[in-house]
Amino acid sequence: TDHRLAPDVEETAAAIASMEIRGAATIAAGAAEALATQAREADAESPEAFRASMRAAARRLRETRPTAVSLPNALRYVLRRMEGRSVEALRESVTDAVAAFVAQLDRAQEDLGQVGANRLADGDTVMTHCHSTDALACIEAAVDQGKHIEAIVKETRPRNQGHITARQLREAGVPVTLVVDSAARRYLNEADHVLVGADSIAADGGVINKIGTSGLAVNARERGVPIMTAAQTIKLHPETLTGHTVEIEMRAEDEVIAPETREEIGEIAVENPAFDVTPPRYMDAIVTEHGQFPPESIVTLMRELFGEGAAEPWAE
Ligand code: RUB
Repeated sequence: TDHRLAPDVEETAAAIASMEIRGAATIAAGAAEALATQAREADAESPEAFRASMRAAARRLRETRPTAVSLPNALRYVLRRMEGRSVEALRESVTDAVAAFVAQLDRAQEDLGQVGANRLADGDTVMTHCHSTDALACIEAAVDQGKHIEAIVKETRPRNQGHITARQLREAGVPVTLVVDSAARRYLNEADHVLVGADSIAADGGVINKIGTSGLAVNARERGVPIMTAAQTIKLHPETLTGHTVEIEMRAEDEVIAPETREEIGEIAVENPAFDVTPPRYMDAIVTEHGQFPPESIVTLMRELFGEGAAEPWAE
């Protein structure tokens, strides 16, 4: 049929759903690359069939996880640049768009890393939550600037993405102390900054990130420790401009408790939300490739990049 999906699209979709591919930026790159594979392998006979198969691939990738807006933003970026009168021309426009998208993703991360690094001083200790490539770019850039940075890494139950952060920071030469999530407030005494990433940023400046971010932000404020979000503009959620909310993914109960243990306990409810919303008043700065913003003013950037008739994010 016209809608046959390349095996790579199915594999990428399954890997995003199972979190083998995870983190908002990595999900966006993986989805874009799967669209390029679909374009190369689609054996569509007509331009219309080709377009339909690309849309089907995008829908399949879209339905994997609901919270990181980088995923639909990536799909939209590529599909909007699909153009041409022949299958060959369409195919080329898609593969070009994917290449441009991925290059821009890397460039944005590098640029925001410089901005975030400027907020960090030599000798600072940074507390992290989850694993964010945008957040790590800031620490790595600070280290490249010759600053000595240490890290307190929250393990981030239930999936322990803190272990990924710990390994990556160690590889960057940053001394790491791993703590359980409940120890965060105690260790805020030793932190100069809290640094997190984002899956989506809402028009009111609310930051949607891994569950536990909002509690960490409130504690950081209480302790007087500044907290920043590192988020390239692909994390801006355009639909929130018109009042839509961001869906918070609920994940499987067995990520929280083993089925046998639960059986032993008896009749209980288990809930496993993957993300939460940090209100703008608890966030000190949002660091993007266009500079840093107070959360309350992020809407201006969002309108510029996503407003009606305006250019896509990363337009040249
Ligand atoms: C990952 C997470 C990360 C953001 C930002 O959640 O909350 O902080 O996605 O990551 P999950 P990046 O592990 O459930 O995908 O900066 O790499 O885009």
